[in-house]
Amino acid sequence: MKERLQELKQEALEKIQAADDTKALQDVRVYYLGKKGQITDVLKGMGKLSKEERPVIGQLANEVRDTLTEALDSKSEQLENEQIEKQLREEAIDVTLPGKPVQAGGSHLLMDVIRDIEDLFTSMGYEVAEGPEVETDYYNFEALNLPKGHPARDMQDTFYITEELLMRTHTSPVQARTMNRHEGRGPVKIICPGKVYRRDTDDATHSHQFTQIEGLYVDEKIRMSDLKGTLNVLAKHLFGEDRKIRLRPSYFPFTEPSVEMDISCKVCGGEGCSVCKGSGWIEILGAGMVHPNVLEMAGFDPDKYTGFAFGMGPERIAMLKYGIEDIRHFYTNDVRFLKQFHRV
Ligand code: 2NL
Repeated sequence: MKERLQELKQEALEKIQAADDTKALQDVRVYYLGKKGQITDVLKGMGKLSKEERPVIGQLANEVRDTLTEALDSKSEQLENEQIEKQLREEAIDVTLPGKPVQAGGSHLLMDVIRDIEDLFTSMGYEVAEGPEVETDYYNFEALNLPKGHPARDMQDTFYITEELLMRTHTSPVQARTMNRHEGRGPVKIICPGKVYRRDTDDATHSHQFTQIEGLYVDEKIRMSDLKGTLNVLAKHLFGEDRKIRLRPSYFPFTEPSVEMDISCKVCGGEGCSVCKGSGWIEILGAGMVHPNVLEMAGFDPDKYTGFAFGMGPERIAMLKYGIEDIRHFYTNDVRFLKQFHRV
């Protein structure tokens, strides 16, 4: 039995060494050390041994079992380590490889133009004011000297939601709301950018949704010359120091007097060309002195306070500045268009 145990030990140790995966190793463990394994098999013959031999064989069997268990455990650990090493080698990532390029976005040209105008006016002490795009009939029309039935209301041009609610057709209601909050005390010095809506058929120069920036300055002793000076600064900031402005009489229900501002045409220098339609001048915006009715409805004393207001379309400014010929380019978001105006 002694020899048999020694033999099994030798045989098992060789098989352990030869095992090249955990499955094979487990098979060896079961074959020699399992309940129905080779060692147990040998020990079944213990009954035939003499009293003296029994403990000797018992001890040897235990030694063999311990040796094999130790060999199995250490081989198992070795195989596991090899497996981890292999996995690490196979799954290694070369962090120095160049990455996949990321498509970076940028601000929209319209937003750049709006921010530029906002920055100019905040540098002159104006605050940026915003308000709801769904407006009441009162703030969109009534408070701006456009009572019900006024011809300039243009029912056909307005998206009505209910009889009293509509999509704002200009950003003027933001100015009316802001004036109200001042409770009759000046100054009110604000610039109001935002989306506006008109019931229009979209084409190269019309859109049912577009943007507007309006400005308002109400205080004691605000005069037409303040308006003219401010618009001159704006025109030169937007189109260049060499540009001249002119004011033509016009009409808006919410200003009196009302004017339209033109800038001298840079393309032809006043000679006349297709951009200025032969006149040498290009229309940029509308403006005027705030109508006394508008001041009064907003809670300001028109004998004490005066003010000027102006409104412009950022799309039109951008189109003139960059030679864009179709307003729809601003909204269809073709990256080939948008990318041309990225300041990367
Ligand atoms: C244009 C003309 C204009 C105003 C907007 C205004 C607002 C208040 C009171 C008086 Cl609360 N006026 N806004 C005044 C004149 C012209 O816009 O052609 N915009 C594109």
